[in-house]
Amino acid sequence: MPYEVVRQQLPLFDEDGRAAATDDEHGRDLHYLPDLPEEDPYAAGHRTCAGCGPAIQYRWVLKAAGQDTVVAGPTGCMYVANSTYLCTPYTVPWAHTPIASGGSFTSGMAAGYEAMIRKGRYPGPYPNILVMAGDGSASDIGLGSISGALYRNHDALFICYDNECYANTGIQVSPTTPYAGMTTFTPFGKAIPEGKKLPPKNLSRMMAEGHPHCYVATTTVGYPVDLMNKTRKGLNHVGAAFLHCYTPCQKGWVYQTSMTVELGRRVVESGLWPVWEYDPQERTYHYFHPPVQRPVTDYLAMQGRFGHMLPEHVATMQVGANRNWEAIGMDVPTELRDLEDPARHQRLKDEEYSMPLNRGVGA
Ligand SMILES: Cc1ncc(C[n+]2csc(CCOP(=O)(O)OP(=O)(O)O)c2C)c(N)n1
Ligand code: SF4
Ligand SMILES: [Mg+2]
Repeated sequence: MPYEVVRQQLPLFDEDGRAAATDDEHGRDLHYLPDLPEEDPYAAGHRTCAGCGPAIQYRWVLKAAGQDTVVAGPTGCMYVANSTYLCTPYTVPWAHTPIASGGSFTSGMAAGYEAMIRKGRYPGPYPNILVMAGDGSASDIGLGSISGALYRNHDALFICYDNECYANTGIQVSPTTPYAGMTTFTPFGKAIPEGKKLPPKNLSRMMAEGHPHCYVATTTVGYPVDLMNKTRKGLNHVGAAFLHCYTPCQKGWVYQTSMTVELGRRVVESGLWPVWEYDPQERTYHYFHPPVQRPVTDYLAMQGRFGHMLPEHVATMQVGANRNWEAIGMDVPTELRDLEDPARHQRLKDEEYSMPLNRGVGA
């Protein structure tokens, strides 16, 4: 007689919370935090860089998941910087996996817990099982293993923390590095003045379109409540779920340390990172429409990795952002449409700002 597998249901956080007291003129309430759990399964004392976006994501995700959680982490900054000399900041069970095996390892954990509970060898309930893989792992080296796990529908949450580069090995280009993003493998120069020529791989859309039975969502560290609630929804979903989170890399992107969360908002407000949820029951996408729409320069000018961009490169970026606005059902204001013209940036450059000289706010 098999034992029943009892699953946890985590309540969602109230998105009003403290926001009620901190309204701002742009209506950016979503950024403020409600009262959160005291527990921190990702405790202080790790060795990531100051302002590290992935570390912020790890902390929010594990706060949302709580103590009854097991975590896997494929090779990357969040393995190396978090587990030096046999020390880790985790107060929950954690395992490192090879960079290509985050998906297969996590499937094994999920299948193992199910089997042990059914046989009465683990008292349960079924724990929150999650893996947090970098973009190099999730969108490139380990993509096949994560896609396989999603397709087989193992009951686990697969997260890509996206710092848009292979950070740990020296800020090399990855498939999710944005167009014109400078990395050590995409330096700008006379032959290739934009640095990276290709647009980023659309990993989250691939995951939603390719695995239509899975809960899939995008988020950023600029929206902590959204990130934590999507973590809980992904864990509550019975079956496989995938979360794609934008996480700035202070070292690789060259920006002022305190700007990590602000970047997480501006990337959305400039149309470069659509925030959405895919509902596998309805087979529909639900889009977040930010209350502010900015030109991409408001985002690019904060980061040294874009400091070499010429007017035509900025215009190309604005074209991509405008298509994103259309894709999520928002109007493109005339001001942003005009910025698809490189000449417009040339004039702006001469009169108002200079991208080539701007090495990022405070960087
Ligand atoms: C098969 C394999 N190839 C290459 C490496 C070297 N390597 C270790 S960490 C890393 C970077 C991983 O990048 P990402 O997954 O984006 O995580 P990040 O370092 O950015 O946090 C690489 C390439 C490896 N460990 N295994
Ligand atoms: S290099 Fe980037 S991702 Fe790695 S620890 Fe530093 S800020 Fe974080
Ligand atoms: Mg990375």
